[in-house]
Amino acid sequence: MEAKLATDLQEMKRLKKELVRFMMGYKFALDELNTKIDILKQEFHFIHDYNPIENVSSRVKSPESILKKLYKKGLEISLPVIEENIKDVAGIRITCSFETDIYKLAEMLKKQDDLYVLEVKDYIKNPKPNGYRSLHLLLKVPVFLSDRVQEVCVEVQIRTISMDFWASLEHKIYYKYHKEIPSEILDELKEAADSAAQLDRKMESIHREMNRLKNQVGADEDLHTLEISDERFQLPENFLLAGLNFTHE
Ligand code: 0O2
Repeated sequence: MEAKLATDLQEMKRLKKELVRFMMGYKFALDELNTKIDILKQEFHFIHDYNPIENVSSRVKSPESILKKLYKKGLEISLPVIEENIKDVAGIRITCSFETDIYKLAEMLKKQDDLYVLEVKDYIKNPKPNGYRSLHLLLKVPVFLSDRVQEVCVEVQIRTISMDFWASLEHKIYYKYHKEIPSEILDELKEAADSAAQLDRKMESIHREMNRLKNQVGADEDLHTLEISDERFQLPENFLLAGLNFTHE
């Protein structure tokens, strides 16, 4: 009896270690993708002079949520089954300022040589019947380990602030309200989603108009300061003058 208990304990320890290793792959994929997104964000800011990304958050799904999803889908509990069927074990959520930024960012990610796009779900062009809007990309990310390269699936959800506001609230309502949601609440949620979409369009058109005005006036730029990420450097006059000579040669 004691021997059996000891073997069971050993086996459970082994399984736990295996699970940690499995989850680490997802965590590393998120680390890689977060770095890529941060680089794209900084470069975009430099080129277009505004920040397209308002917020980035990422998470590895908890074992409890993974288990719930397995039960919901009627699947057995094993690591290969999870890998094959639960595509959002690793998830990144990016909130952008404007709808067009969502597509620009998605294109930038799609163009990265080492990322492979498995699936795109465009709930912005085709919102869900309840009003849910977001762009979902399912990406395969290579994780470079000491002895091998592991291909890991990551779900990227890209949305505007108003899409995110709506989705968070709707998620909370479903989470808190265990019974069926009354139809008038569902109608109001759909109405709110339509208003959010309208607000997105309005804010984007204001932004475009502001850009047009800014370009007409021309920005007063301090030529003697360089900014790279959050670091500021002084740019000596001679550097600029040398540059002028160089370009005129
Ligand atoms: P959580 O807690 O956010 O992780 P799947 O269920 O993933 O196997 P599905 O439904 O085809 O398959 O995937 P889809 O449509 O890409 O949606 C996956 C995720 O998008 C959800 O994950 C939500 O995060 C979000 N989502 C999709 N539809 C809705 C919606 O109507 N309302 C809200 N608030 N979020 C939505 P999870 O695992 O369901 O939830």
